[in-house]
Amino acid sequence: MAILDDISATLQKGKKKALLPLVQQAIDEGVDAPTILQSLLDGMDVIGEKFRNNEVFVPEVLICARAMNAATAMLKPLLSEEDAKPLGKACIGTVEGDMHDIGKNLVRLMLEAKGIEVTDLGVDVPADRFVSCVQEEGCQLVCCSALLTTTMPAIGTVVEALETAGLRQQVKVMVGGAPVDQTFCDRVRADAYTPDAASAARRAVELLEELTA
Ligand code: B1M
Repeated sequence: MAILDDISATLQKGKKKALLPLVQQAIDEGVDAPTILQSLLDGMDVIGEKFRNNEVFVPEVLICARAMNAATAMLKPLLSEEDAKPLGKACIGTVEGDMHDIGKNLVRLMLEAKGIEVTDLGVDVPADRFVSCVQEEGCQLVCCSALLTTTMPAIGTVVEALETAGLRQQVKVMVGGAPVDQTFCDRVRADAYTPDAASAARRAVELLEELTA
């Protein structure tokens, strides 16, 4: 579909001002929100590949990331399930040392769409901030995102901090991000690894159901 190609291409150029009207146009034309989101993800994949090949650099990627975050925020109300009722509470953050937030923001969006109340702790979140959020907000899910191999170990630090604070039994820890996998999840004694935002939201609902069973 031409509009979806335009969205992907405009995102790749980092043109936020041109991108947002195109997203609105697609919405107005009746394109469903998950399809629009996929065109944005496809555009980000191209940027990721160019970044890997040194064809674009940090400033360009940052500009694209800002455009991506603004466009996904527009889709948020459309991704919510109509009859979603508050299911439980979660906190989410990108772990200490890591500034990547696009994937984390998508996971937050999908959790919220399932009716989960989410406290977004942002990026570069130290372990004790996750702990204090559980204590203050009563979160049942702790969601940690890491995009760098060097920051993955900080997920283990969050699990340990929850154990030290005596909170480990009352929460479920969910982990994800490009370098994270099931083996890593098992190694750091987290409860669930999911590869993408949609599966994270489905798993979050299951975990909340397990906690309240
Ligand atoms: Co960075 N970066 N980056 N970067 N960056 C990567 C991750 C990298 C793979 C690029 C590369 O070299 N090929 C590489 C990491 C290599 C490694 O560690 N193995 C890298 C690097 C090296 C760096 C810097 C060190 C570069 C530098 O400064 N020299 C630096 C680090 C800064 C820091 O964090 N301290 C850096 C900086 C940046 C920018 C600031 C420019 C920008 C981030 C802007 C922002 O996020 N606001 C950026 C970006 C955008 C990328 C790439 C291009 C794209 C990441 C992204 O947003 N993808 C990335 C290359 C790539 O991944 N192909 C790269 C789209 C997003 C939707 O996917 O985040 O994977 P993702 O999220 C997915 C899943 O992973 C999952 O669901 C999401 C959607 O379905 N998921 C979860 C994520 N969290 C989850 C949590 C869950 C469950 C699922 O449960 C809780």
